[in-house]
Amino acid sequence: MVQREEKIWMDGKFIPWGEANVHILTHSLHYGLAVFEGIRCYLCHDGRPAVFRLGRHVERLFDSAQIGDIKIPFSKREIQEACKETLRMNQLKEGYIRPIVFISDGVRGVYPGDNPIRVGIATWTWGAYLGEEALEKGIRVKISSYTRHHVNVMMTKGKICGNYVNSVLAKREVIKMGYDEALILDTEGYVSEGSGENVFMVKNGVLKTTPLTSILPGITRDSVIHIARDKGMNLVEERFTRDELYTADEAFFTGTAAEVTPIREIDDRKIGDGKRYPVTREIQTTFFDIVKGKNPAYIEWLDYL
Ligand code: PPE
Repeated sequence: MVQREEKIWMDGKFIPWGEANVHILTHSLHYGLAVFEGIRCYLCHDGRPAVFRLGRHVERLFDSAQIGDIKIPFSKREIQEACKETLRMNQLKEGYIRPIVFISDGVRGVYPGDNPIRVGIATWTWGAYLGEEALEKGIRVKISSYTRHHVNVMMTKGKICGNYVNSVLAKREVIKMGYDEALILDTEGYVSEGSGENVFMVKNGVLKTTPLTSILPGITRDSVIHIARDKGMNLVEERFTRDELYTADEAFFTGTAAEVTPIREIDDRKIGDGKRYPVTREIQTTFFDIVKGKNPAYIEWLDYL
């Protein structure tokens, strides 16, 4: 998947893929405090590549850093430009951008002192996150036995590397059992998010998604909320339980990697008839039209290369 001839942007300059290494005593590697983003660039219908909501993603990177008390040694503008430059450098017209900010080596132990903050940006080609069929047919989801973070244990609004240990455990657990993705409940037992996605349900024409209280403020989630409201759909941000989800007419995941993925089954229960997702489909189609530059009303979400 990753091509070795690719270049990586590292601390302000391009270096070959094979040289983008870090020292074994990198603080973030030991203790998990680092922040990252996941951004997609799409090849638009007119042949021009465009990055989807780049400004918002870079803002969230800085928010995550603020939450983690990490000072990024570049401006937002510089990071935005670097993301685009990395795509150009690797001649990618469509793909995924992964900026990461981490605490380098220096003093040992939990306290990071003044260890240098380093920034890397990689790009790669990434197809459908949950498999080619997922976007069409929907996926089988299992509620994880792991609980999502308590808001005063991990900082849930930051895209912080260490937070993802919970995601990896949850995802591995359900994949081993033969499911496609994990859905994780919060410390009070309400639905929170997937291992790498936000979640929506549809019941009697009303769309419902979890409030932002204890989840990652997903940019795809925000885009879907805009799309649904612009279509005049009724949408609420409200907590819900797993049994409410079992009886939904439709459910879907949103994420940069996962895009808009229908959920066909949860805990072996078919959602709706398990086949048709009229509301999900309408939102998914509109979403793909927007990211591919086909919808002039949302053109300000696109940053052409
Ligand atoms: N919740 C979590 C926990 C999460 O990781 C993501 C993105 C989202 C919600 C959706 O956020 P947004 O991408 O802004 O709509 N997960 C990223 C990482 C996936 C990975 O495997 O790595 C992503 O989709 O890029």
